[in-house]
Amino acid sequence: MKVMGIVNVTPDSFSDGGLFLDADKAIAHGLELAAAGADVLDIGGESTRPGAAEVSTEEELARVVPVIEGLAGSAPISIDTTKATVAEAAIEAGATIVNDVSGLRGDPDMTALCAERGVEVVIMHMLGTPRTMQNDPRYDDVVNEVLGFLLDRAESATRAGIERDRIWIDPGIGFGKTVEHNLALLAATGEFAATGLPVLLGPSRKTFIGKIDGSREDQRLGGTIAACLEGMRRGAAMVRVHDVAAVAQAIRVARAIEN
Ligand code: PMM
Repeated sequence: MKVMGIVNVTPDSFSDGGLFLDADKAIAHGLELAAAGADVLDIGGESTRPGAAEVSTEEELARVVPVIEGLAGSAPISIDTTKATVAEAAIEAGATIVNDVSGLRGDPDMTALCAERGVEVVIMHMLGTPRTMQNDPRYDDVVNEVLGFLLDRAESATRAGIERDRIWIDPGIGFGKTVEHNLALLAATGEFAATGLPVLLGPSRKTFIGKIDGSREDQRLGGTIAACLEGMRRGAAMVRVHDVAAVAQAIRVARAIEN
């Protein structure tokens, strides 16, 4: 299982100074994650936290492009965006994966761009938008509905020219889900993996961990590792995490035991 290291270039993640200083800090952080064993660095300039406001294209570009330029070559780069303009600039700067939390629904130009550039694409499930997604999310059957959505989006992506072996699927832990929904989806990782599409999981430091034991966001490393290893056991191909060194070590040890 691979590890995707998170490099958030948002004011709430790197808060002091201007954008240039933020870029330098984000690059330094990305280099640290690469050295700690990240197989991919995921660069994001738009906060997708519950309730987060949208960011303008100009602002998002100003945040992510210098960071991608600074990190290209140290690890494969993924751009976490829902905007085709941002994805295109990120690809020009060296990104080879587009991580789209809207599941290619946010921007009508996104699918064609990804097809044309031959990049890998992460299709994630989200109920609603970041602003509204945690307002009483409901499903009749969360696993089947999320799986059906992802297969549908993957099918429409391949019809639009994105090769199937370039598509990742992600159930979108925390994106319009209660703690029970998140746990059911993690437990069903094997069903997602059985599609033959590689599965990405993003449990890192998320609220469902705090709902289980009352931990604050900076106290959720143990829960993050547990979710990653349970995902790995069920066939996840990659996990998106903040704490790359600790998760990479956990994976090495779990693998050594398995072997
Ligand atoms: N989670 C966040 C942002 N981007 N992308 C994918 N593919 N999967 C996720 O679960 C995901 C994501 C939000 O987490 P953060 O604010 O801690 O980065």
